[in-house]
Amino acid sequence: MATSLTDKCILITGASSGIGTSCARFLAQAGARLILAARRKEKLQALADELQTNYQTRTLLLCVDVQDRQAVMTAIAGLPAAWKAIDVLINNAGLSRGLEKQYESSVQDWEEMIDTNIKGLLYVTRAVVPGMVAQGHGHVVNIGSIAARQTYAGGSVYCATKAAVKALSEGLKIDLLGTPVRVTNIEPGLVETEFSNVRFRGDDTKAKSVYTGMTPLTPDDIADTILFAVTRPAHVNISEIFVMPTDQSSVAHVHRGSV
Ligand code: NDP
Ligand code: 8X3
Repeated sequence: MATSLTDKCILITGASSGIGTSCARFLAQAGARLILAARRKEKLQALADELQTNYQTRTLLLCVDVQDRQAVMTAIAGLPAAWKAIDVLINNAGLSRGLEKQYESSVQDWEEMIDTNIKGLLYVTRAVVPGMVAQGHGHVVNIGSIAARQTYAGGSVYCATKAAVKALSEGLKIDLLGTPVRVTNIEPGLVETEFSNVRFRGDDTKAKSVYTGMTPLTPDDIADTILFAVTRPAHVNISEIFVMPTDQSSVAHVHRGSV
């Protein structure tokens, strides 16, 4: 039987934009209660208001930087009783910075990517998964990337962080074997979000050029995929989903000319 999301408690990190925001909309429509986490509180509040209006969704906002281990642990430990039993965790918060050569790029950029995409994901997982094991159910969805499978010029540190997400997803599933807790790694190709604006630090022209002449995935495409993974019957673990735009066949092969 498909897993119902009605009244399920779902924590989404990086809910203030892109894939995280779309996930919130899809999962709210499916009847879930949502813990929305990110640093930009006003974005989370606007999303919570929208979900309340459209779906009467109950939400709880966590304004937290996942790089800050103490803040993550305190925020999760301090959840009100009604929100402590988390059914699904979507580890989505993440970013890339720059496209410079590995031997020339900024050490600070490396640290931000590693601290967010690897350590931040680990902190949230460490804070949430023991509760899932104790309660006898749960599902962790990590947002990896095509970048875990294929390294591209200037992307080596970002790619390394997503390769780490792949290893952490596989390792978590191994460590959870014998429990009913499920683990899924979603690996998208190009999705048009704020991702490239963040990579190029607000340079909209450069960010737009990433998607010029092609049809990228939308954040809704990924949310739809995640909705599929988390609604499978309890005995089905979707381990990984690699989802690409039709206009992309590898990190280096993008068909431009369709639009
Ligand atoms: P966006 O930039 O649109 O969203 C990123 C989200 O992550 C924001 O909500 C941001 O919130 C949050 N975030 C970033 N840093 C932190 C932090 N330190 N603490 C808490 N939250 C943080 O990009 P996407 O939606 O595209 O990215 C979502 C995930 O998808 C990322 O892990 C990305 O690597 C992955 N991905 C993206 C692809 C793409 O082509 N777009 C393809 C494959 C994977 P705030 O700034 O408010 O804190
Ligand atoms: C984001 C997609 O190809 O820019 O993970 O790395 S890509």
